[in-house]
Amino acid sequence: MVLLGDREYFKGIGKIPYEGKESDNPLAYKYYDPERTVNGMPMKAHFKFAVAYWHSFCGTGADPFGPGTLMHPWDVSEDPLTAARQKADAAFEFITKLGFDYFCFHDFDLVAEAPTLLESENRLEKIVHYLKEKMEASGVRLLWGTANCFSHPRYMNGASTNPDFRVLARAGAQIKGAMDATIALGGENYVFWGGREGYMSLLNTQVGKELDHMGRFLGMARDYARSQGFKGTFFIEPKPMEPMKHQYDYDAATVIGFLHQYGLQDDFKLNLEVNHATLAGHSMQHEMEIAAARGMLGSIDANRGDYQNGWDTDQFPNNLNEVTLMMLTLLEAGGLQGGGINFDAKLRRNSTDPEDLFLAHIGGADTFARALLIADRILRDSTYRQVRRQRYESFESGKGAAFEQGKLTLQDLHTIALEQGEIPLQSGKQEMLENLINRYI
Ligand code: XUL
Ligand code: CO
Repeated sequence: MVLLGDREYFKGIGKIPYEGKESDNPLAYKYYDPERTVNGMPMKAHFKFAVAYWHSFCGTGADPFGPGTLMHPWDVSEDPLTAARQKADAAFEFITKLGFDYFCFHDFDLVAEAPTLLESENRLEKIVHYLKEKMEASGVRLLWGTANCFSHPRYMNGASTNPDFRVLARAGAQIKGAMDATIALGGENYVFWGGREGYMSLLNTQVGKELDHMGRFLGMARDYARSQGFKGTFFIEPKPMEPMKHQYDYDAATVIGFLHQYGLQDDFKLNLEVNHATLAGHSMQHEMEIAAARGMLGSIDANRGDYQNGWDTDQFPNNLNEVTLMMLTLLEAGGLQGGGINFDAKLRRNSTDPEDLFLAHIGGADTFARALLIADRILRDSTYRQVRRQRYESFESGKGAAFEQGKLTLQDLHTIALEQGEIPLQSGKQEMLENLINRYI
């Protein structure tokens, strides 16, 4: 069902149909067929595609060199709650026309922050009530909520890692409100992105103290949400830098170590983002493999960087090779743990037609769908799995198995090495596997 408010914001565009790869209709899916079964599950359940409220309904295209280019017709009222309701009308019209099941938000994407904490909480409560009605009427669900503890000037030195306790307390109050909103809307997960949790200079920073504060703070946030009945998963979203010179949630491996150090590993998993991975000097598949290896592959923020510069450009995904490798890891890991694919991506500043927002999401969804079908065929029909398994065959029985079971000592390894003599070389078959992937694409 397409849900319209009092007025239609995306006129002339109806519900986006699946028409198959022969279709030349730009406003149709070519590969994303929500009900099609892949590896025993409908596509829509593999992905749980979500629209990011901030980029799609709040972003104006403004950059350091010029103002916004997108004049949103839902962002005209002087009254913050009227503006927030009209934005919600536009958002739910868009999401239902697109046929996605989910959205994600920051607290102050929903309604503008007020001059005082109390007034902000009041505004949030009112808009959450309105959103709840829209969600019930449309069937659209909340993949995750989060708090924006990075935009307001008070957070310029960090939120939970701020050297001023008063700011830390203020961040705690704000996150409590964002969690209350997420719980009220039946949010399936809650995200922490530490946009300013890091440093600009080591000259004024006590790193150990800040990390301890962040660990304690996250534990408090978890305990609060659990006490309010929240059953979902908490996600940390790694990013190495930008806005800070260095952010503590650098990458998947760093965050996994941090979670274990502060006893958070049973409640928290990772929300990985493609452009954050590349900023950290990794591929997204690397980040996903690291997370999956530790049972922490929670959710994905889908986008891509521009490989000719190092910025976080948050472009919509369209790189089939990159996403195919991601889908290989996703399928091998048995899917995402609680999360979905959130298009944390924005239109280019000069993409100013209302239909551009549809085209961008359609392209992103089709890239993921096509990549999933390719990865599924690779795993099902090719020798990919077998080649990977065979490399480790020597651990399946005998002394290798005994090693894995912790039954050998270093002296045992010495004895074995003396007995076995020189070892024949085993090819890694890298080029063979690279060719195999391309053949299936
Ligand atoms: C910033 C980013 C955020 C988080 C949510 O790079 O990815 O939008 O996803 O705060
Ligand atoms: Co993100």
